[in-house]
Amino acid sequence: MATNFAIVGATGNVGTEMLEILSESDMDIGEVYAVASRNSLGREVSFGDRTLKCLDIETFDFAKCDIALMSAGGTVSKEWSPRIAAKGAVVIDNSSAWRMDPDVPLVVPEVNADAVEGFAKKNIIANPNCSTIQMVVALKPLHDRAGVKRVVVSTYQSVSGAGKKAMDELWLQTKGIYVNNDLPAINFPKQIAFNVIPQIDVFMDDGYTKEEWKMKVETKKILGSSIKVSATCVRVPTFVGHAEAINVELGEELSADDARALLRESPGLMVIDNPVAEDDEANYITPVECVGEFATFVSRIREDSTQDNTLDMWVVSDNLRKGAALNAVQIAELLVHRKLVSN
Ligand code: 11C
Repeated sequence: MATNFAIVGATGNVGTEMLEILSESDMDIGEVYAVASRNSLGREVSFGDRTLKCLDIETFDFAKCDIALMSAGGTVSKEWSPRIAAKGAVVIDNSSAWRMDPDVPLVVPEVNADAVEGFAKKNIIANPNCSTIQMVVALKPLHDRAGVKRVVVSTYQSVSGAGKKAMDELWLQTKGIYVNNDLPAINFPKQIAFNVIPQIDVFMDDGYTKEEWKMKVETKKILGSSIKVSATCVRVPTFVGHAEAINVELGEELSADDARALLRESPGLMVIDNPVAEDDEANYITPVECVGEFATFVSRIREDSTQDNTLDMWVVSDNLRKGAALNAVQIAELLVHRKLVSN
């Protein structure tokens, strides 16, 4: 039987990607409702070759849908996810509002698909933070083979993670610098054009930022609480695609060659790692090359010569796709294929 969807936050960076990816899904899709705040009323969004008019979240009857894909931010989600769930729809939420709730599964289908079964207590499933998703997809096969003990990660995160206005800020600030029209930082704590900023989200009491804390606690919830994570999250002046330099200490020896072969065979991953490539061959991947792609890419796999059983790698993914919209649609596919939603 066909599944009916609501996309809540349909006009945002992630909402539009959700619509595009959903339109390409092989699920039997019935109705698709684009839902947004009253400010977006009357706006239109594309779903495949159809155009959908945005409906008002305040008046839309969520009983009409089986699954609500939410990307409307934490405040809206806190208020609306329980209300939508109470109408019978399963909410797949992209915000951080529910991730650490013990009654809400935090799911990356390639990593912990079975966790999805625990959604019924609240009818809500959480999508992890984009920087967590791509990291755990790459860590999972290493963890299963050799046991991940500790991860030290530095991120290089694009401005699209902070929303459309942040993308405009990078664009306008960059142009402004060429014509001596310096524009102030609004969406970022410092100038982002021609700069890098070692702060994403607010600072916590221990000196880490909230983004860094999320990478730690979400990884533990998804892969196991014994894994230690220390993150430094950095905003860089790229538009789409997050990159991560990951140093991973394993419980057992695993050579770089074996890790490369293992990751090559693992779901959701594409290994591009050929340091001696000729000019026309790909030797490693960069963020602009992953835009619009579904995979998480791994490059620069090498043994850390300073410590036993430790590997370094470079992991890149489209933060709006695998880091958000694609992961949410994959969770919906899990629910449908396992017949966990009914209509
Ligand atoms: C960023 N990772 O790049 C953030 C955006 O908890 O879902 C996503 C924040 C979140 O700014």
